[in-house]
Amino acid sequence: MEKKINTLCIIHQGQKVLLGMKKRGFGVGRWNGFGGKLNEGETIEQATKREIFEEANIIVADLEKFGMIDFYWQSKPDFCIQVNIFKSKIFEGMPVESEEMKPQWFNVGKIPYDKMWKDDIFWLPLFLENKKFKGKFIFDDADNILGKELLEVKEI
Ligand code: 8OG
Repeated sequence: MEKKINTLCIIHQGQKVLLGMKKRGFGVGRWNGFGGKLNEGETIEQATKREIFEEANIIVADLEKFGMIDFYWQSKPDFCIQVNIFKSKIFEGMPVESEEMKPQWFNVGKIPYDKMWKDDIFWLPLFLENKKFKGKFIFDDADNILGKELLEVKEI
């Protein structure tokens, strides 16, 4: 099994979340948090901080892990992306558009789920209620959900 470790960070301040429109690569055209792959020698937290700085030009001060989800595709049964999902409430700087992401604030009642990964509507409401979770999603090649497991947990 080839497992790729990936990171995702969503800034959540009261009734607002900061998302970014992915402008290129994997997940292009979807609103998402900020994140990506680990560089060699980096911890998951270090990679998360680096990615959000590269993608939105902000420095996060606090990172709390809220979720861990394994994503599988039916046509690639030996491949998995593990996404480690973090919340940050405090950051330095002003979000700025980068080559990869266009940041925008959303009210928690107006999350653009129809322009996001199809799994997000299942776990993001838990995240917004400060609940932690673990899960697994299986997609077809058009990124439709074929199977899912999602569990609320006390600690990740
Ligand atoms: O650097 P790269 O383009 O690989 O980053 C992909 C980003 O997308 C990374 O932050 C992890 C995130 N991501 C997935 N799958 C999913 C998903 O199903 N939902 C959400 N919200 N993010 C995902 O790789």
